Amino acid sequence: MEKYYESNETNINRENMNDVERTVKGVVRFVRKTRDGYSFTLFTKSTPLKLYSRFYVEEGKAILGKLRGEVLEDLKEIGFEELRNEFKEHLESTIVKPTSFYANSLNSLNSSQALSFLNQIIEIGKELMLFSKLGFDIVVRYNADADGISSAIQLKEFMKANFISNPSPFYLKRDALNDLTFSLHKFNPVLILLDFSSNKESIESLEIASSYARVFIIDHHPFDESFSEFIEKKPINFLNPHSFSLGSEITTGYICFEIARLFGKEREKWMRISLAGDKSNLININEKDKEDALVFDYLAFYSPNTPLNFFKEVLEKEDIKETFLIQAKEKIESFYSKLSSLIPVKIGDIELYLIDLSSLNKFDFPNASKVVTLLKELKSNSPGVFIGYTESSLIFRVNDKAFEIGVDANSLIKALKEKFKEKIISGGGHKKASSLKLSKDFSTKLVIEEIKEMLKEVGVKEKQLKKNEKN
Ligand SMILES: [Mn+2]
Repeated sequence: MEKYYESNETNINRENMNDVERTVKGVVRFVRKTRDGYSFTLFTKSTPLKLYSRFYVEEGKAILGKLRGEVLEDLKEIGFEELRNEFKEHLESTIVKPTSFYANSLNSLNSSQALSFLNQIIEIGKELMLFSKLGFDIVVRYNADADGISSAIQLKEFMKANFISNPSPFYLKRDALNDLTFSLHKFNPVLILLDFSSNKESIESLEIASSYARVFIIDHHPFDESFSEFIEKKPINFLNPHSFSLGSEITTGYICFEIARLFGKEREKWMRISLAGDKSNLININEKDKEDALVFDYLAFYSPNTPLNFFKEVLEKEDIKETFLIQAKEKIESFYSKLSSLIPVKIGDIELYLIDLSSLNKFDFPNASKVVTLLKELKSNSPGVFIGYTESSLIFRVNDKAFEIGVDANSLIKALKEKFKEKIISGGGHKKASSLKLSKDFSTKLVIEEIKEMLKEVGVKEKQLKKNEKN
């Protein structure tokens, strides 16, 4: 009885001793002068600690010291590289590297390309986690739609960063300059761009960013040759399924899910919303996922700068969510009768639907691209191409049946760019969804006539193929 008591006592003492004399290592951040010393955050390999020191500690330095309560004593500077390697080793030892994708449809591809993509996701995921643990200054810009938002939410689960919404598909010069002024004097700036910026229009801004920060692009939009040439020359970490001949159905939110999975932080919910938002069938999604994605899109449309936490909260507050959902659905349904009554132009086996969107109120939900997606969903019994246009822009949607017989929205855009050159200001997108902006002195009517010609050729090729099959 007595012995038991004694040994127990000793144990308590030893624990206390460990507490007062623990040696800690880490990176010093957020140093502030206090009355009798300094307060700061020490980024250690496990978790950041809020500490105090009687002596000056320098921002960004790697140090070692003895911890007494919340006070760090006997400070010594250590090599940053040495510490970084130690953090890296620790990280390696704590993660379980997946050997296959979470989505089975990707594993059944059974290609070395898919596996290389998974390995790149793992490498980039580890690097981001390392930077976060070392206290680097991270800015995350995410596209303001269901995919971009759910991507950002997933990174926020394991990463300290400044999250900014980016309503444009391009990394605009204005935003690049803002990021530069914000980050220039920060500690090891890192910039992560989610679900946008894989395009020519973003090149100059990416040049600016890569001159002062470590830049990561996590995206799934197809890009052209001039963009991949640019990326190869720049020290930009580029994570995009199209680099591996994989498709846009691997959404940015899915990639972020695979990254979060490395650290045991995965939540299927966010990945599902990303798939629902971008109409991807990578895994089976349900009605609730679609509703959640619609609520995100609706909120982001009216208020792109809504904080990420609020997006998360709205889904838990049934009454608020229901209100947004009913409004979004009503607004969408108000287009049903107009869209249903549209008569297509028949081009061979293809039905071409044209809708004039110049009178659409651009301050109201849904936006032009959602209207054209809706049209596609309503009219998908035969191979269909759907075009919404204004005086200076066109939005394309291609349904699965038309895609199967060789209509590719992205190739269409490429061909149009080649034909009309400087008359086209910008354009691009996915194989089944893309858009085009024209210069003011040009007309969408001419572009539509050209598209009809191109679709005729698809029809001819298709007939040729069928004939060959029969023979
Ligand atoms: Mn997306």
